[in-house]
Amino acid sequence: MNGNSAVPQAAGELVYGYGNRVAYDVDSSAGARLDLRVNENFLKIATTMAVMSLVVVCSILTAHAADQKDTRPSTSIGTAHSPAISHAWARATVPGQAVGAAYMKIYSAVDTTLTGIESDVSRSVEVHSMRHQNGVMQMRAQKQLEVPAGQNVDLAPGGIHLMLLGLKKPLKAGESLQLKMTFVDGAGNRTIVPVRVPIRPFGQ
Ligand SMILES: [Cu+2]
Repeated sequence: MNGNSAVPQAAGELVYGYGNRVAYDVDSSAGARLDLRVNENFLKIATTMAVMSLVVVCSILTAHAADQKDTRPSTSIGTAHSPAISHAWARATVPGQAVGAAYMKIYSAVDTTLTGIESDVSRSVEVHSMRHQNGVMQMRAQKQLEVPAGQNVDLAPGGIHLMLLGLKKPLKAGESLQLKMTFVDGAGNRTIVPVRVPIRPFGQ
């Protein structure tokens, strides 16, 4: 993949698995929107590894929804009022894969908003939401993520997730990556929460 490109763009059509056809359109400069149109009973060979990996991640997001329970600890450090991150994990990737995904629970005692994320393994990190509409799985970047007081916000496969874009190296199972998550509360207080994210084996 071209790791130097400031504005990754891609569009086209590819196929994965047994007959799933996917049309994709990625344009980070135009609001970072990603649409996946899945069409059954259509068989071809995937185009490039990078695009393939994107689909692998996205198909996992839908195929493995709610099958994950992580008992391993993740680390969050912050002030007394900072949001708490738990159950953080990311999925291992294969060499050449350009994107990864990370999941977690976010809890805050006060209303707050996740406004920015950085990682040590990718060029950028986005909050993505997913929805199924007329047989079309759409994955869309959102600028920020509201975290209402007193409830857990779940980032999980098939739902809201953090997308690691422009991986600098493969995510290896057993290792971990680091996130810096920036939250801003209603009073404008900014808290940066460092999070250690364990990497799980691919396929789990
Ligand atoms: Cu995504």
